[in-house]
Amino acid sequence: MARAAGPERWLLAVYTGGTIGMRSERGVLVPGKGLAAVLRMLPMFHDEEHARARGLPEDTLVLPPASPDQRVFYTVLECQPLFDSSDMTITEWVQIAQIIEELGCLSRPPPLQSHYARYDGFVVIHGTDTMAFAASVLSFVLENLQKTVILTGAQEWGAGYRSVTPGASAPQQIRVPIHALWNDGRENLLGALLLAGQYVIPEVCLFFQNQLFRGNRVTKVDARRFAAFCSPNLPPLAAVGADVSINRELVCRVRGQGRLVVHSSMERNVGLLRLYPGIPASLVRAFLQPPMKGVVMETFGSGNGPTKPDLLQELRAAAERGLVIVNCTHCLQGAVTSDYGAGVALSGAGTVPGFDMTSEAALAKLSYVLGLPGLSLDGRKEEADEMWDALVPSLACAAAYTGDLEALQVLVELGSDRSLEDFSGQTPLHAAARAGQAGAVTMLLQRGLDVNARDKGGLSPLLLAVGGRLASRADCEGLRAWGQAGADLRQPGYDGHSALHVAEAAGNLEAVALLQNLRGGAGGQALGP
Ligand code: ASN
Repeated sequence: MARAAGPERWLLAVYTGGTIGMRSERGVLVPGKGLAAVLRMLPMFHDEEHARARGLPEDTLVLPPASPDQRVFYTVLECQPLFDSSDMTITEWVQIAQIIEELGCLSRPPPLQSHYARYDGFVVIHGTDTMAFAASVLSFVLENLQKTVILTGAQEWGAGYRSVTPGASAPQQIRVPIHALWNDGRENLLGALLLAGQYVIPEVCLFFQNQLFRGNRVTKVDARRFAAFCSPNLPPLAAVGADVSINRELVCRVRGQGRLVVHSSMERNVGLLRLYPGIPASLVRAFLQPPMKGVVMETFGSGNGPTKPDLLQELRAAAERGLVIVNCTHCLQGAVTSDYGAGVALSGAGTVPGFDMTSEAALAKLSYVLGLPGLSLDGRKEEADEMWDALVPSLACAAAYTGDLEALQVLVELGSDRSLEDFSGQTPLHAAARAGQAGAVTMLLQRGLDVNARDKGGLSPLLLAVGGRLASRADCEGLRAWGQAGADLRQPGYDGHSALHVAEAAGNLEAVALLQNLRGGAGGQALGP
C-alpha cells in the first residue's frame, strides 16, 4: 500500500444503482438515472472552473483539490439498467468486473485502451442491501488486482428528506437522495473517490461511514443507521477523520506484475441455508438436491447444529454425492470451532468448517472455487480433496492471524499431509508472524512449518518483518527464539530495514549487541544463548 504519486489521478466510477441515486415514484424508491449530472452541480464533487480551464470532456468530473499537488479526475459510467441491489446476482457482479477490466457498459463500444489500463482506481456505486455480497464476489472474481476498487453507496433516505417527500400515491417530482440534507451518500462517495484517488490499496474494499473495510469481511448490520456495515472479524483497513489512518499491517501489497484476471465462470448453483431449532431433515434434503453444488450452512454459536441422526444422514449423503457444505456461524462475531459435540457431529457428516468467514464471503468463495475450470465435484474423491486444498489453507491463515489456537490446531491437522500455502503463497506461519501471534507462531514452528518460506510476490518475506518488530521492542528472547528456529534475521524486511537497523534506530542496545553478534556468525544459529 502506498500513497499514490503523480499530479493527476484518474478514476472510473461505475454507477450500478442503489439509494444514492434513487428517485421517488408513487411513494416508493426506484433506481434513478443521471447521477453524473447531479454530481456536476455539487461543488464538493466537481470543480467546474478547473474542468473548463482544462477543457475536460462532458463525462469527466474533477474534485476540488484535496492536496496542493494532486487532482482527482473521475468519469461516471452509468450502467443500463440501474438496479435496486436486491435484484443483483453473480451475473451482474461479474459484469461489473468486466467493466473494470475493459468492456464498458454493454451499450457502449469497447474503448481503445482498456478501462483497467486507463484508470488508476475504481469506485463502484452500489445499493447497500447486497453490497456485502457484491464486495465478496468481486474480491474473488478480480484476481491479480493491482489497483484500488472501492464499493460505496448510501443508506436509506434520512428523516429530513422524508419529511419533504410524504408518501403519496401520485407521481412525484424526481428528486435525488444525494441532495437530501440528512444524507450519507455524499460523504461516502467523496471518501471513496479520495481514497481510491490518493492511495494504492490493491484489493476490493467497501467504504462506509468513514471506514474502509476489506470487501470480503463485511456484512450489512443496520437498515437505517448510517453505520450500515461492519467487519466483525477484521479491523478496518483505514479510517477517515481529520487524517486518513491506514492499517498498514492489514492492507494487501501489490504483488508482481501479473495481468488482471476476471473469473467469469463463477458457479451459480450455490446456496445459503440457515439452520433453526427443529428444522426438519426433509427440508434440508430438499435444499441440498441437485443442481445445488455448494451450500453455506449457517449454524448456531461456534458452528453447532442439531445432532438428529436423520438430519446428519442427509448432510452425509449430500457430502458423499460431492456437494460441498461449508459451516459458518450465524453469529456476527467469532468462529466455527470444534468445542462441542454438536459441532463435531456436523464435521463428521462431511461439512467443512468455515472458521470466521461471513456467509457472504463463504458463498462467494464457494462460487469461485466450484466455478474453476476443470473442477467439478461429480462425486469424485480427488476433486473433493482439491476443494479441501482450496479452502483449508486460507482458513488456517485466518486462524493463525487471529491467534485462535484451537481452530488452528483443527485446520493444521485437517491439512496435515498437504501444503498449507494459500493462493498468495502465504502459510499460516506468515499470518501468525505478521499479526505477532506468539502462541500460534510457537505452535506452527513445533509442527515444522518453514520459517524461511517466501510468499509468491517474493517482495515481502513476512517472517523477516518479525525481526524488525522484536528488535524495536528490544525483545531479545524473541529474537533468540527466531534465530534458533532458523530465521535469517540479517535480511531486510518490507521496508528495506534489517532487524539491526531497527534496533539501532530505537536505541535498543541489548538487541543491537545480539544482532551484531549474529552478523559475525554464520546465520540464525549464532543467536543461541
Ligand atoms: N434497496 C436499496 C439498494 O440496495 C438500499 C440502499 O441502497 N440503501 O439498492
